[in-house]
Amino acid sequence: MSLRISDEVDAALHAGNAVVALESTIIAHGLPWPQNLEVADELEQAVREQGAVPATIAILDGTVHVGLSVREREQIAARDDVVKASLRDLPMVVAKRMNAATTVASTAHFARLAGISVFATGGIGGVHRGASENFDESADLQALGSIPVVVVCAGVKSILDVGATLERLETYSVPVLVFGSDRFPGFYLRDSGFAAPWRVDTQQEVVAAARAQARLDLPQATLVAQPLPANEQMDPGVHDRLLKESLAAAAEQGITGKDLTPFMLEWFHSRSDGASVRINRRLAVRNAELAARIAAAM
Ligand code: PSU
Ligand code: MN
Repeated sequence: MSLRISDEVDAALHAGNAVVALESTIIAHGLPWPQNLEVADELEQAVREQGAVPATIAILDGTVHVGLSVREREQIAARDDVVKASLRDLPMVVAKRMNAATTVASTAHFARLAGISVFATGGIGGVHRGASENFDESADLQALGSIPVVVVCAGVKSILDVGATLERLETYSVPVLVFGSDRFPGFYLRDSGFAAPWRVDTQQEVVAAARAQARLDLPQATLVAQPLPANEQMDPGVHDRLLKESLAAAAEQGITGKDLTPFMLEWFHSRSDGASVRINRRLAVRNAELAARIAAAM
């Protein structure tokens, strides 16, 4: 497989310096233009400030790029022909020389191929509501069950079935470590309503768990979920109203499959008076910082 690894990322990997992979679906499909480009830049900056090298991953003209230039980040943020590529989309995207943003599943795959062991995102995909009938479960889950990288996230959004997602993570034997809390975070909200499977309070604990996992010859990712501080989360009342409205609208408009997450995100972004974009941005930056500290501790 030919990956185009940027000179900076390649040099850092060869020198054994800390590198953090960043996904691109959050940029192309998770946030509105032009804030998405600002966030893409901010995430890289956050990684650098902690002494690590950022490697944003995306596909341009069918070539997988690990580490994007400023111009390449801009393409992913601004163009309207950037498709969302999870693992099963990769063969066609590459064969047809398309532009694509990578999900958690495909970013983890390429991070692994490039030799990057830590990766930061906003929220992972999970089990959708109604999955017992519509079978809609993100490929992120199975990918986490089979790709050994440390993934730092803010939990999963309440637009998903959080309980079922945690059950699936258990089925796939993915260690779920919550950073600094006994409660599993719900992205916009500090507490998803579910207990943390495991709690850690330092990056050293994360590194020790990831090392033990490798020594035990277990192939899964290590999922680190970091909640927002209480004073930075979304107002729970606003959150619950938007959630109800967006679920009803998606059902009414027949939005399903890979379009559902972007639809729900857009609903929150355009109706929360800026709060959802601000909070999404903040948690993604915090995750990039924590990922960089974990990479440095490794
Ligand atoms: N959750 C978010 N924001 C996102 C995503 C998930 O809060 O942008 C993106 C991630 O890239 C994730 C993908 O990997 O959506 C999952 O999509 P699907 O459910 O179609 O697998
Ligand atoms: Mn899906």
